[in-house]
Amino acid sequence: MSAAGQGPAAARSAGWTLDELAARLLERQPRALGRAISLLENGSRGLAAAGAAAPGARELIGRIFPRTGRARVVGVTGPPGAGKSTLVDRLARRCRQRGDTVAILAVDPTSPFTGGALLGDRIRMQSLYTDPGVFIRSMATRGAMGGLARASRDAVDLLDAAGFDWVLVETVGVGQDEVDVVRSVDSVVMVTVPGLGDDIQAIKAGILEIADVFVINKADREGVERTFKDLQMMLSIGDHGAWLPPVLKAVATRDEGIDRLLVEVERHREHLVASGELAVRRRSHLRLRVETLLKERVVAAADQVLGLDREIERGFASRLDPYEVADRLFSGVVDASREELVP
Ligand SMILES: Nc1nc2c(ncn2[C@@H]2O[C@H](COP(=O)(O)OP(=O)(O)O)[C@@H](O)[C@H]2O)c(=O)[nH]1
Ligand SMILES: [Mg+2]
Repeated sequence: MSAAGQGPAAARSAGWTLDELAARLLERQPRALGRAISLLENGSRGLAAAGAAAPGARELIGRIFPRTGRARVVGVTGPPGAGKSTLVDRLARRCRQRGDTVAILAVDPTSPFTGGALLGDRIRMQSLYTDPGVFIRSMATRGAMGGLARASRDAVDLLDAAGFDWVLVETVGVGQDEVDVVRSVDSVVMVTVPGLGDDIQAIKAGILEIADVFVINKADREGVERTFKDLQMMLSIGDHGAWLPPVLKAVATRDEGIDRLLVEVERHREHLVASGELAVRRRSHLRLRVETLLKERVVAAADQVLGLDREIERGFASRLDPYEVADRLFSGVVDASREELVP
């Protein structure tokens, strides 16, 4: 079956038309949400070639998009084992206690699991699992590069449209896909643990600019104060505009520091709204997504019109410089689109 054919088939396999699927997921029916996210995942498979979402996924996003924009989308990122899942679990419980609904999306490109929660997370979050106000889903790598980032962002839209008050996105902060996901949430919570010297270096290298709240989890361990001072020192040098990211301590397993985390996440949200930064961020998220789609499309079109492999082989054999090869491919796309050969 072609990649493009899988999308609508996934919706139909539940006996639902796309309309029915859309209606059900707007009612937050878990089975429909699961189906819809699978549709997005399948739609992303082999997309480097297609350069666009599969028809079913594309239509679904078109249908639900007008309802997006209301959820609080919070990314929780950090190294494996830092306690992200535990923190997310505790945070979700807090939100539930206030009567808010919560969707949890665990984005993990290293996971061999597909189309369901990671086993460990599923067990740990068991009591949350039976709560109809909570939806938990893991997304693992699927086919084409960039496919995971696209599917994840589309899934956030879907959960937002479905009316969840919170969408919590857990990611390991490495890899382009993951960074792209982190770069498209409203608030970024960076989780670290005491004594990770190298980790702090990694933070310095990139996450520092995009983290809005720092959490030193496992504060029951040695070296918390040192890590705390290191982080504050780093933050004091940087330029953060009107928002200085707070550094918190937590012991997620003992449920300590979670209230404060929620307070800071909400305070950040208020800051985003009051300063107009929320609109700025969302506009830049849109830009990031559009640019990514556009690049994929141009590459896919070039492949379709002239054949990417063939042109690269030709360039290599003739020792053409990269600009020449790209020029030729791009001209091919432009010419073809004039003749309306490019879809
Ligand atoms: N000592 C201690 N262990 C913790 C804490 N938070 C989480 N853990 C443990 O650390 C391990 C990894 O946690 P997990 O939430 O799966 O981390 P993730 O990989 O970042 O999602 C688990 O065994 C947790 O029980 C904490 O605050 N203190
Ligand atoms: Mg985890």
